[in-house]
Amino acid sequence: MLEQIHCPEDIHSLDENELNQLAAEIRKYLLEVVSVNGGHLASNLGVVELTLALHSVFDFSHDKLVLDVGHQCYTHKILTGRKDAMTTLRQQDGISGFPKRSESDYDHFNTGHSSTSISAAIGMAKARDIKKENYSVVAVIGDGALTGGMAFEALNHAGYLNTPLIIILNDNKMSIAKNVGAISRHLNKLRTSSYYDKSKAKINSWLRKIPKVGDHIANGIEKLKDGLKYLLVPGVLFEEMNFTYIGPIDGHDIHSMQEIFRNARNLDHPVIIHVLTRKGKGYLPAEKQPDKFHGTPPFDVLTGKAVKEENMGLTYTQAFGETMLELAAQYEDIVAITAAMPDGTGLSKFGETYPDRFFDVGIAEQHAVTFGAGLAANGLRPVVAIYSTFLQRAYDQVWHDVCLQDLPVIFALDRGGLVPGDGETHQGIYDLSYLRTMPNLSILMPKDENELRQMLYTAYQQKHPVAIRYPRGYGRNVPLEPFAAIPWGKWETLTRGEDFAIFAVGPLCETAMEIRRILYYHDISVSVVNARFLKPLDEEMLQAIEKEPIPVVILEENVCEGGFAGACAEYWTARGADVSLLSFGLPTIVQGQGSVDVLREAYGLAAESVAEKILRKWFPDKE
Ligand SMILES: Cc1ncc(C[n+]2csc(CCOP(=O)(O)OP(=O)(O)O)c2C)c(N)n1
Repeated sequence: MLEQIHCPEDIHSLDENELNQLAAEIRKYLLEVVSVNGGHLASNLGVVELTLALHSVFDFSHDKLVLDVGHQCYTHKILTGRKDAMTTLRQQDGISGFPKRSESDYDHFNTGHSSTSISAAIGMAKARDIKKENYSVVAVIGDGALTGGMAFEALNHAGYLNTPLIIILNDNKMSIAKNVGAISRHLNKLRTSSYYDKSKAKINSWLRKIPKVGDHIANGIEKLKDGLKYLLVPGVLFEEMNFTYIGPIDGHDIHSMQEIFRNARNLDHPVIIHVLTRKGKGYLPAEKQPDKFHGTPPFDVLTGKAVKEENMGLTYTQAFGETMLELAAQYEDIVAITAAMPDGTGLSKFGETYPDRFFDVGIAEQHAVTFGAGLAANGLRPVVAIYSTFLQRAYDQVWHDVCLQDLPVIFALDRGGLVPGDGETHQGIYDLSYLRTMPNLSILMPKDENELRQMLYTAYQQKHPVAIRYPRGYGRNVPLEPFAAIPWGKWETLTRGEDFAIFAVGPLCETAMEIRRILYYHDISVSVVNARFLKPLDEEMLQAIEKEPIPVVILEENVCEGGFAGACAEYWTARGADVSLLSFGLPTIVQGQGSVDVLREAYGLAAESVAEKILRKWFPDKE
């Protein structure tokens, strides 16, 4: 059946059985693709029926669809002309794992970061109203994404605007890990309410039957009614915000969803449809471990086991997690905060070992930072572990709540630098620029996993905010050594040479060593410097270069604007120094989603191409 599906209209004539058959075939195809390319398997397996029901009722060549985070878009892509292209999913020049307006007219809004869908959908609905157009706007948001503050800001606004808008709450009880928080608990109550299948209308009419009595009792009765309403009417939280709440309904029952969507389409005000789905549905390993299969590397479909990699030692994330455990054992004031990524940040074990000193705040990076500031203001030493790309959400909180007050919060920025697979929305290539402007904040990046460990230890000794950014993936397979503080603000000279120097940031130290090897054969000798403090700069080293003077190459996985090279150039310019500088960084958007090596190659950060440019600029006679 899947073979005959090329566009959404192809499913319009299918009956319920056929749609269910198609759902099974789509699941099989999803498994085929994701087991080879990696990707967001469990979320996608959970929304196959929901997506079929949506496309069979709405016409998204006209109606608008916003998928929150967007990682659950695979069935949508299959139905909207990208079925064959799915084999290129998450590859360098292949299709994206997220909705992309540039990819299809059916992708109405780019997503990747969480909790934006309702805001964007209200914007679309309001544009429709102002332009006197006529279409439905649908936002699909998960229960995890609903923990993000932006989602509530948007609900607040949508309830006030009161324009037609359909919000589908895709509730699978999971964020990446188990969902957390009071709202999640509220959803859970709705889900497990004994009134699950009772219609709200029935309950309301029952409430209305409570007879009117004398005035003095009436007030009491009214209060009682309100109390009962809260107890009995599912979704009263949303109703109070001016939404019609429908649900909870079975998100794997296509027919029921179709009926409800058809009705919702005709409402003249905002509606929330609470749909219950099973994350990982239809593939047992993913049903059993939906967190592990939220985002998965390539795996063996039969066993569910990741395709074996040779032993590469620890990832940076693992080294961070292990070090946190040791530091916490040593220092009782250390606490750890994650924004819905206990596993991704390597803090799961910390959470199990120190449940009272560990906080998963949900997808709420802004809150995570200010919550950390509060903890720090009252004597604790919070480590706020957030991916580089997601800390962007909390720019003002980092500035206003932590740095201006000079509070000793440690930011552990995982996935700093180029990130494979997820594309431009997930690149950790802006943090040096957005953090460099922060008062009192130091910024560090290690060359390997042991240096990360020592940086954490060193940061703890500071009484000021410190951000440590480190890359995704494996370190250099070096042993984790006993704690020893790194001399504050001092770079590390890895090799000495005479002709020029390379200042390399983080994993690009290895690239620098490779460049050194290449140029050795051209009779050029190079100093390689591990520029591990991005702020403060090692002024002694900068002044030594200025005195010699020798040319300098700077390698960083950050956008060129406002990055580390800019910081060095500003320093020398302010001193009137004349240092010849060749810098290699990234443009403001990194297109494509290949492996880090492929991206480095594509963006001129691979050793060979850097060496070539150096030869051409400074040593043409030695080319
Ligand atoms: C601002 C931001 N923080 C963190 C993430 C990482 N992230 C991606 S999906 C996800 C969980 C989403 O859960 P939910 O919305 O319930 O969707 P599900 O995968 O369960 O369908 C998280 C934390 C993100 N994309 N954006």
